[in-house]
Amino acid sequence: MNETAIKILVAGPSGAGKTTLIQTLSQSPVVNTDVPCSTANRSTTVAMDFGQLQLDQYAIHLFGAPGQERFDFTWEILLDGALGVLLLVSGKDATHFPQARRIYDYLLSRNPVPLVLGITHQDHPNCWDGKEVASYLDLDPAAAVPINATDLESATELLVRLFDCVERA
Ligand SMILES: Nc1nc2c(ncn2[C@@H]2O[C@H](COP(=O)(O)OP(=O)(O)O)[C@@H](O)[C@H]2O)c(=O)[nH]1
Ligand SMILES: [Mg+2]
Repeated sequence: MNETAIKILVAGPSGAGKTTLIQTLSQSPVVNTDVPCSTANRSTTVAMDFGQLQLDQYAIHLFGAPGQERFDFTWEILLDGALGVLLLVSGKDATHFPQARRIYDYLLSRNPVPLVLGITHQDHPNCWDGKEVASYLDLDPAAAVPINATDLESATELLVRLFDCVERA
């Protein structure tokens, strides 16, 4: 069987759920480079995550970008050759929305690839919904998908929405 490799970039602020989404979707062990971060009492990604899954004849390679702006030079490198972007932002913390918008501007100004916005933590009470976050970020509400990054069905829905976008592009 002929196999086509597809690269997808998973971007978003720290805590958005990038590592979680890649772990949820991956069918093989995830390469993870999270290390303890001195500015927060938890780990954060300082290099990247890598995971992969097989969907029909497609070998999908997921690259997770570091969330912090000081690593923005890696975003452009990771974006190179990507079919599209899954931009994640936590819907439970509006203070992360401006950083999501900055990442969006940075990426699409360099390479205008299809992008869908995954609003994570939808299983959390008092979460902003897709339309609200899209409106805040000034993005098309049709490209915003409320998800739970820990749930395979929900994470897959986001991926499928990206493929819909790619087909229409
Ligand atoms: N309940 C729930 N927890 C999530 C979701 N997305 C991420 N998390 C949790 O939020 C924390 C940060 O997620 P992580 O994947 O490390 O974020 P990253 O910095 O973007 O890689 C972890 O404890 C995850 O388990 C979600 O959609 N629902
Ligand atoms: Mg991470």
